[in-house]
Amino acid sequence: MDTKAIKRAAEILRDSRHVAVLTGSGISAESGIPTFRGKDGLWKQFRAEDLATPEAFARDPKLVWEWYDWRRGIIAKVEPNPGHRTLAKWEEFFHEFSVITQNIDGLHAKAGSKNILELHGNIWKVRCTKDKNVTENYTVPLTEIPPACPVCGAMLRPHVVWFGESLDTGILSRAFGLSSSCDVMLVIGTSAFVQPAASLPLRAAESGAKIIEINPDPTPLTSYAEISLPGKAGEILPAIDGLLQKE
Ligand code: BV8
Repeated sequence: MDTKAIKRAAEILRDSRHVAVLTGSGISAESGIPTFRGKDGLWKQFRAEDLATPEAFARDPKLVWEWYDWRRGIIAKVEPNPGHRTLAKWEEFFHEFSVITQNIDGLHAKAGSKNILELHGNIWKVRCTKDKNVTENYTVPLTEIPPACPVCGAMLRPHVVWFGESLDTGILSRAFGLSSSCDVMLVIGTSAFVQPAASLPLRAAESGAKIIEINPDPTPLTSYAEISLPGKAGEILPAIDGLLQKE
């Protein structure tokens, strides 16, 4: 770990009042959830367009639900890691602290974070395809695939945002609002490939915020970062916290 850069990151954070964080699947990797494009990336096994699009669901809802049931099975067995837990702790440490996540795994909330914007939905929520009613469902494995709406019997779908679908406008405008007003944006565990999420750090940078990136690999955002910390979130975040708590 680059201790000098970590020290610098702690200094920048200590002088900040409003911190916003953008996370991707990389922050959940150390919990045992495969990332999308990592070596065990989800997409290598399944083509995104085959499973995470409204067209795929219309074509073969059973196949899409079998994939989400498989992912729910993995997520149900894992726990948040020190990366998630440090961010939850910092909600009390900073004047204003918000987590904006692309992850649908619910691990930030499980770690105790309260101030979360789930850009792409949540795998533990289902939505009725007829009356659009959203409910929580933690049944693993699902007893019926595809599952039916307990109210009207119509088919349920995962309450997630698929490719080609727009994000919730309220959530998206709040995310851009936080990006425009934060002093620092931590960008953790994302390949910064999927839009509009990948534009949030650009909005933050153009609004004068300092970008601190945590990722073992460089990304399209690395050149915008004040500090780029090449490493694992579950190791680097506690190290920064150690310095912050010291003073
Ligand atoms: C939309 C939910 C209006 C479902 C997901 C502009 C240009 C080009 C294309 C577009 C564009 N605007 C819109 C598009 C189309 C599309 C898009 O961006 N396509 C991409 C492929 C180019 N966007 C959309 O369709 C969005 N909707 O824009 O609506 C519209 C519609 C059509 C056309 C125009 C406008 C909806 C996007 C949301 C899709 N749903 N998920 C599900 O999960 O099943 S996206 C899904 O993939 C995730 O949520 C996440 O967003 C993304 C995966 O990215 P990451 O999380 O970053 O994961 P990845 O594996 O890629 O990277 C992991 C990183 O972690 C790596 O860098 C690795 O090095 C690092 N890492 C690994 N271990 C660690 C680590 N880091 C730290 N610590 C570690 N230990």
